[in-house]
Amino acid sequence: MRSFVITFLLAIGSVAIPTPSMAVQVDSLPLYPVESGRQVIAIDNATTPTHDTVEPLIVGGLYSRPPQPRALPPGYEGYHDYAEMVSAITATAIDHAAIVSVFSIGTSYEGKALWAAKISDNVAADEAEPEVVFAFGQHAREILTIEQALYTLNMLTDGYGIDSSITAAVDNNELWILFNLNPDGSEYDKDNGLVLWRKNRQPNADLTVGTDLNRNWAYQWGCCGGSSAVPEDSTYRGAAPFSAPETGAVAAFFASRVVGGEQQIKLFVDWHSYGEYILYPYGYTKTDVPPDMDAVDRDVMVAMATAMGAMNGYTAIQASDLFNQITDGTSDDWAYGTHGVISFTFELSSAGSASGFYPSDSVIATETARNHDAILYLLDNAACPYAVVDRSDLCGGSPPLPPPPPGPDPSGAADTVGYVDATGAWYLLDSAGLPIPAFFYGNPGDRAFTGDWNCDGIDTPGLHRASDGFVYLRNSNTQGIADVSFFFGDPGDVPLAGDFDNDGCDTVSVYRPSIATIFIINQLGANGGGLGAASHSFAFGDLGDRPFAADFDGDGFDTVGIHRNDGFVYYRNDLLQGIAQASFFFGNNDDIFVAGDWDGDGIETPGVFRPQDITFYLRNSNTQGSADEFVQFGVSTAQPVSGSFG
Ligand code: 0X9
Ligand code: CA
Ligand code: CA
Ligand code: ZN
Repeated sequence: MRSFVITFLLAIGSVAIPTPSMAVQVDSLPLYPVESGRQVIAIDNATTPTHDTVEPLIVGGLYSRPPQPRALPPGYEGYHDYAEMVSAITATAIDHAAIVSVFSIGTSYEGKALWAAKISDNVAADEAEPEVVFAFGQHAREILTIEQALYTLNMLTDGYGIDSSITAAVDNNELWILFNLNPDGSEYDKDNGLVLWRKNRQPNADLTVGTDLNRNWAYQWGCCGGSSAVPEDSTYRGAAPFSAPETGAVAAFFASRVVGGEQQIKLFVDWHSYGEYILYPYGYTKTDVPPDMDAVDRDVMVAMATAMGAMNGYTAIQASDLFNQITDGTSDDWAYGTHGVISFTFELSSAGSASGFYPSDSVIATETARNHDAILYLLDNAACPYAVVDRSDLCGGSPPLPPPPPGPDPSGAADTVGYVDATGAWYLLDSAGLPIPAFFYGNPGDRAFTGDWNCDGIDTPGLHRASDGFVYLRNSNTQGIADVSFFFGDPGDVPLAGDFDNDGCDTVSVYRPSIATIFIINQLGANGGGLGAASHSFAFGDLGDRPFAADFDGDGFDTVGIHRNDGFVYYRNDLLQGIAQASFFFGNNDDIFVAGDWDGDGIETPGVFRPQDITFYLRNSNTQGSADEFVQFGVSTAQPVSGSFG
């Protein structure tokens, strides 16, 4: 046995293991260089940036080289461009870490993070508190809305613990701020010198650019003459509902806030400019209370809009009464029509602006502070909006969240799913299926996986970084630097995390696709050095197969299976070469495979993440058949993961 081990050590070592001097270049995981505009919290200032945001460059047709980044013009220095917005959010999040957590809900067409913050007491916990969503910046030229987002963040954090009404609003609610839903449009508008750009920057089939995000939402999309089907128009609705990644990301976020079958979000405000209006649904019809609206909901929206209008001086009207114009596929219609969430659109002031969209920066402070009372009014009434029309009886007595699950399942906790988005943000579900606070780990392009590296029963992140050939492992599901890192295999090798010796700890084995061979490694690599020793190796599968490790028979030992392009799963229950012991069909070619113990019976079974509908399909046995469970969670670019995340 011993010589066997040494043989394989040499086999890997002679080919793949770098000299120690190569390995010591990186001793901790670089996270989110400030320069990239992706950093949330400075973790490790000893490391150097490893990537920059790359702007697409398309030459020919109607596309042209994008202009050089340009600063905001004189009179607008007080505004925040994208990078400045990220810095401002970052600074506030660091100053007020107890009540602010920052994360991204996805990425724009050009790949910029769609930054979001949660503000609440005990911010890391998903408490049974009413949730409120404020969204900003759907329309690029509406630059004052970004300042309104930052004002809201600063008002609630700077006033916390000082102003009793702000403290109560933060303590009693969970507020989600979506800072800028159209960062590509914002930067394009700025870089061209504030040219009234409205849409996103997604190319259309006819070589024009841009979808009007506020006509792209999947409720009565394009129904009623309130949007354009012509790509070059400023109100172009897009090729399909949620064809824009920016609106799709918000839809996925709303879906993720359905907990225990109940939408946690009680109020939604979409902030625009200009005109000093508070609009309420619907925009797609002029009917006040159509069949898809509850009459009491209508009364609540009218009463709340009117009350807030008295505070900020804006005019409260139904959206379709604005200029007597139908609008379809808008965010507020969708939030109410699809999720039943009481929704408003605020149109900020145009004071101090010739065009209406670009007020001088001298009015930012007064025009954003003008909404101080309306913001608190929304938070005060989120717990029971029906109370504003004396119908608190409709709020019911049942708690908004299901009770915590009963004690540990004797057969072991069930696995759940999670994903890593294109920015390197990790979104995991806990054993009760509730979101664990999102955190950043790694860089775009890293391959993500999970395992229990320190044998505490909790699966945590692992990364394989192709650019430096290292594996980076972390021991908790929070932001921070890697706990273990080591040089890994050959270029092209695939990490395979699992507990192959049933010692309760996962290690990272090597799958080498070029020879369809698995190298089993039962110890972690040395920090900063090379891989642990291979105990043996064997061939399994074929070129193009996707390997995974799982405990298919519940004996505590992980073994290896493959998911083949034709949708078949093949696996063996021992770590020996030989033909598959079982095979069955599950999932499609485009699905991404994840295995886990979804029902807590100790046996790991298949799952797939389907990017087209951002849904996990999970099966509870290693047999052919349809999914037993669906979890709508993720983004189309997600790298899915599975495990027991705490
Ligand atoms: O057209 C829009 O999207 C909004 N006006 S803006 O100048 N900010 O572009 C008005 C939308 C009105 N309709 C709904 N809120 N439903
Ligand atoms: Ca809270
Ligand atoms: Ca909650
Ligand atoms: Zn707008």
